[in-house]
Amino acid sequence: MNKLFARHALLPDGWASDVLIEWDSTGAIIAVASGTPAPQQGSTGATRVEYALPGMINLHSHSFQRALGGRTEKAGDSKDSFWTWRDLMYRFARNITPAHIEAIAAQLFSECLRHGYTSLCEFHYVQRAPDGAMYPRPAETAERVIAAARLAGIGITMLPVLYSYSGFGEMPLKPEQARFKTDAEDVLRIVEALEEQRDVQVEVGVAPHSLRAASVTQIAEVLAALPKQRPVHIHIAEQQGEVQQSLSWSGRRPVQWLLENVPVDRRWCLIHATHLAEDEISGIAASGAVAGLCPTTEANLGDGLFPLESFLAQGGVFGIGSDSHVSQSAVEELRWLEYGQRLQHQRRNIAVSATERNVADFLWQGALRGGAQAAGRPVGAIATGHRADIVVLDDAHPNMFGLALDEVLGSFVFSGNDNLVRDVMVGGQWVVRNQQHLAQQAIAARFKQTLAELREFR
Ligand code: NGQ
Ligand code: ZN
Repeated sequence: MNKLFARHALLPDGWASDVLIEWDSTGAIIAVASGTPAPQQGSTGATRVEYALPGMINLHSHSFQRALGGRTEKAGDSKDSFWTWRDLMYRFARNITPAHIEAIAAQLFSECLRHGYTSLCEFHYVQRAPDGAMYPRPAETAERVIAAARLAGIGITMLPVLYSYSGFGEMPLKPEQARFKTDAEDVLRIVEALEEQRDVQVEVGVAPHSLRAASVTQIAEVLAALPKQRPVHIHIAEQQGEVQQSLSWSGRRPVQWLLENVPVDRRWCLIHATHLAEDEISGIAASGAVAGLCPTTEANLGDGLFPLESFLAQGGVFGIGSDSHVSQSAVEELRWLEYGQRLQHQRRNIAVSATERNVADFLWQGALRGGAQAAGRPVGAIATGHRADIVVLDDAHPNMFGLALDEVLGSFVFSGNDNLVRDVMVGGQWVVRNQQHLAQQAIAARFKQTLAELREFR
């Protein structure tokens, strides 16, 4: 029975009522009709729900960092910063095994699903063994993360990372970065090894880590060999320190330099892009690239605030990611995105457009669009040809009582802290029912075992 009947469904043009959604055996939507008569409950017809939304795309993840959450929140001797956090993260990455990587990712993915994400882009850079050697299978750790995604049931875009240098101007890697080391050839070898993994649930792109860690020559080499539709992600301008390093190296700011030296277009996703001059804001918007915003991690690491209002005014495309996974909630990312702007501008209701005045609707629809583009998969819409990736809200919750349709997402995104995601379907298969992930117990047990093992290394 590949059918769902929603009393109200969020379609690309907005809310529609009495919507019958059908999908095929591969999990692709084949029909969406609104204004259809409700099927009899319990008959051969469709499952009936009240509110259905397209599942969200988490466009930026380093899944192993999920195991570090909450453990870097004590002040050290020095002035704590992004860079001191990074040292702790490197230390944590030193001993993690492929089995740990898989167990942590499975836990994270089950949590992401329970909070409304149905797709995720993994920016994957722990690719070598602790001693710096390539694993016998070059895509060993990437395959583990994909296995976790398949087990949990989340769609994934795997982005093997290009990571050759420790700073602008091709500075040699530090010993603590030995597990991350890849050159263009390594990355292409990993991409090739992952070819057999590609299917309706799995896509493969690439990610030059940053302009600190990858050269333009290398980026060009990878792009030349990669099929044209595959997504390309890069970290950029997250910290003022990076902007300063870039200026002293080339006289150009990171985004300025990227736009001048690399053919940035719709296939690109610029992660963070926090610190931008006016011409960089318009340059990204004009390129069609997605700004990959990760508000909870950016807050946690003390990055700064993305110039959202100006970027949106110029037609910029954005999506959200949870990056270090201090949060696994799409609602929390979107709430922080809007609240950061309100605090900065001392005004309300910033993330809107001329035609969409409803903040939560604008945020959810906008992040779907940018997230789908960054994932390079047909997701992010309840529409024919897209994946049947659907989130059902808990209509029995008090926050959902007596709402007009244009208040539903406002209540979901901005009111309270209960998780209003009740059921989640990915590719037409239920993976979360009544707020429980189907494999939650087994996945959590393995995660706890992993934490116990990792604690012994400290
Ligand atoms: C990362 N994370 O690769 O995990 C980075 C830190 C770096 C964020 N930028 C390392 N949030 O940028 O060098
Ligand atoms: Zn990142």
